[in-house]
Amino acid sequence: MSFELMASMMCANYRNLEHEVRALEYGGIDSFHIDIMDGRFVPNFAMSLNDMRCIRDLTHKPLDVHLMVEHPSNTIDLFIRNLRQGDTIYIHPEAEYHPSTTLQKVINAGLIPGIAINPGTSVETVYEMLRIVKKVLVMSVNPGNAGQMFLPYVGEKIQHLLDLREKMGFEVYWDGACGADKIKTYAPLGVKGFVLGTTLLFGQERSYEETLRRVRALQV
Ligand code: S6P
Ligand code: MG
Repeated sequence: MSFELMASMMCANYRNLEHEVRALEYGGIDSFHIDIMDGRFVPNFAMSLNDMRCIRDLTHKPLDVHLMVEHPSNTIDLFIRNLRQGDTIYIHPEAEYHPSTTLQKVINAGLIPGIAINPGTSVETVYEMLRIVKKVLVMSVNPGNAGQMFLPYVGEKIQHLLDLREKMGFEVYWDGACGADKIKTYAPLGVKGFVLGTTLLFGQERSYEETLRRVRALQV
């Protein structure tokens, strides 16, 4: 069973970001998850454009850019022009008047289009967008902060999305409070990737290499 592991870089140690990137690459991370915030759509700032560019210049691995900003259509060009083929941009449909127009810009730029959906957003409200995105990032916490409690009611939504993914041509990804138990349960069901933050990867006693090796072997 293969699944992807993404490092939530808002949880990294910014005193030595280059070392963090190298250590995660050495451990075999699949991509770098970049949480961009505007202090309006979510009550935090976390990362911004320059942080993303800095990490981009430190690695050849894909970037997984999660835009938690109001009306991403206003600024999406800044992100598009600073990314490479193989990178992903997720927008929140909850934050946009015409999300499929914004997603079309991502598609036209040759990047991978995704939507990130809040715990309170139902599949039905984003159903038509499932036809054009390649990835659905399911938030299992309300966006804005790392280290929050898992919201168990998202489990049913994940199952619903897994039932639709083949027919509609997208993959399901997990973001928020992702622990070993979640990967053990949901990777076999078909969840394609997991964003790892403080719950499993950062601020732990194990090295990134050891954690990632154990997670891949489902031995955590
Ligand atoms: C939250 C953000 C996430 C978190 C990540 C943290 O707004 O989108 O990507 O950074 O989920 O993980 P954890 O294990 O600390 O909840
Ligand atoms: Mg995120």
